[in-house]
Amino acid sequence: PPMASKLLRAVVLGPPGSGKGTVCDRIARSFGLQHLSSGQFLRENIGGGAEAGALAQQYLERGLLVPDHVITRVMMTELEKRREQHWLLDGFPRTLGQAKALDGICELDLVISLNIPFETLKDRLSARWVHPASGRVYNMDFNPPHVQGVDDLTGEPLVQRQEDRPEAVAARLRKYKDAAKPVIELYKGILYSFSGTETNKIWPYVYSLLSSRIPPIHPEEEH
Ligand code: G5P
Ligand code: MG
Repeated sequence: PPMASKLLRAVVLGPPGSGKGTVCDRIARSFGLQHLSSGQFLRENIGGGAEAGALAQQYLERGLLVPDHVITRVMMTELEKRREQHWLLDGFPRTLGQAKALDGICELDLVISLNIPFETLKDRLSARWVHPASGRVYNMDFNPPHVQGVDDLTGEPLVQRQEDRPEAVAARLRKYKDAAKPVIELYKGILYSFSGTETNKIWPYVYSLLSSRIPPIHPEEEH
């Protein structure tokens, strides 16, 4: 295992809806890692109305991958700001080009791959609703809001992301598979795969893997 002073560099790979965000949140809370989500950074850019954001929005809405040079620049900028922190990447790298760019700036310790059946992914994504202003995400089956259709904290309406609509979902899943194959191949020496239909069942295994690399700051939480 790495020395206590070594900074952990970890990546969570998985198709849309596989639970990357959910698992990364739990890891971040339990181990004090920075959770860096490429999708979240892109959505923040869009909210800011920057020119790059307007371009990115066209891809996100259609469920298409943003061009490598765009997302790579966003992520390199964010990683640069966090040189002294442990971090965990959610949604990046997604293509071989992105993985090579990342390899150019750091050495990864650990790659977690979430293998979730296609039918499960489709069901999850179409049940997802978000509160646009805060980014809070609900799932009508897994973590529903207290009141149907409205955000718990603000009472404002929830919306479905364009890319979670059925037409977009199938396209995203296809694209993901094609792009991810060479990335998974590249990382095979440090890759840990977890399969299943429920995040709660996968989580204890992810937790124990992380515990072997970095001391928890919070003991395992009940989920
Ligand atoms: P994102 O934001 O990275 P995706 O499409 O990869 O988006 P997404 O949709 O955010 O992935 P996730 O993070 O893998 O999914 O999963 P999640 O949000 O935790 O869980 C999905 C849903 O299922 C949630 O509602 C959750 O509550 C629920 N859930 C979790 N576990 C369970 C369970 O056990 N049971 C049940 N019933 N439900 C569960 O990227 C967005 C877009 O940005 C661009 C692309 O356009 C992408 O489409 N982008 C990039 N483009 C190029 N390169 C990159 N590197 C890019 N990164 C982002
Ligand atoms: Mg996500």
